[in-house]
Amino acid sequence: MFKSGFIAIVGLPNAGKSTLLNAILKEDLVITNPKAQTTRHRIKGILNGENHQLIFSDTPGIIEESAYKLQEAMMGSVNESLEDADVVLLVLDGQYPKFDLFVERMKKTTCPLVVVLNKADLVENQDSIEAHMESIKNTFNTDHVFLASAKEGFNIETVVASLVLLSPEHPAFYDKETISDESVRFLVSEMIREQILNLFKKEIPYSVEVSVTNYNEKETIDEIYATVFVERESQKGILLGKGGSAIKALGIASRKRIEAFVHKKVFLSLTVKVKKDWRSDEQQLRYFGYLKK
Ligand SMILES: Nc1nc2c(ncn2[C@@H]2O[C@H](COP(=O)(O)OP(=O)(O)OP(=O)(O)O)[C@@H](O)[C@H]2O)c(=O)[nH]1
Ligand SMILES: [Mg+2]
Repeated sequence: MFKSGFIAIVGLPNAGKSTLLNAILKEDLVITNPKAQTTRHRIKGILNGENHQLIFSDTPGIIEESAYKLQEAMMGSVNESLEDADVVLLVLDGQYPKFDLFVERMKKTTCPLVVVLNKADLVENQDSIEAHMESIKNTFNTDHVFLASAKEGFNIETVVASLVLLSPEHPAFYDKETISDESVRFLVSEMIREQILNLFKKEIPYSVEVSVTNYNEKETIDEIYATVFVERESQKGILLGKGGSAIKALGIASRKRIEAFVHKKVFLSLTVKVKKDWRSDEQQLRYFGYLKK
């Protein structure tokens, strides 16, 4: 019997949804960061087993009030993933396992629910976590509640086994070699954004969008040209840094990250451009793929 299911990974920002997806896939496919709202798109990652194929959608962390059109679009992608799902994988931070926000939301879906209390390695009070798990089981009427650590790889296989169990019987939807249906260009642009999250402070990571404009795959090297868009002239100055020092550091860190992913030498050229207030501009959001055409 072959099982194949669409799994929507949802939860609050910073719960560890993307880290959990990477742990499940055993590959650094999606970007992760201590800053909230790292994930902006619905991103598919595919786990292939002998008798199953699970198609995960990593989603942006749920926020109650959107300050920008970008955030509205991000929440749209969460809803879309929930609509398509066979199983919902709700990820909570085990240190603060609040779930009130999800009670109403989950009532709208009829599909089975698996809940992960992540960051088990940081949870100190075992008694209180067990009480929380009991109350989650009762509230959502599910037996599938697990304590896990995406970072340390603890209990990941148990979570996967539950997801397989709850998935429908169906042949594979994708080629069994496939790990994602995202383009390499998109994944590379995310890796550059990840380095921006690592290297820059305050509003900079939230104000940037990265777009790969050219990707030339050569025999021994991949040549990549990418543009980093910012909202204002002042942000461009920060990204470039004194004498171009900041963009140089960003280029080096990004190149290393991409090389580790494509297992090849990479030449990377970065350009910075201003696209005024792009986060509030519907046309720009469409252009960057946040809204459907
Ligand atoms: N200690 C510990 N840290 C974790 C664990 N899982 C994730 N983290 C950390 O938590 C932070 C947030 O992880 P992400 O995977 O980016 O969280 P997310 O839920 O995808 O966040 P958004 O995309 O912003 O919604 C990162 O710094 C991770 O390294 C875990 O099991 N233990
Ligand atoms: Mg994420």
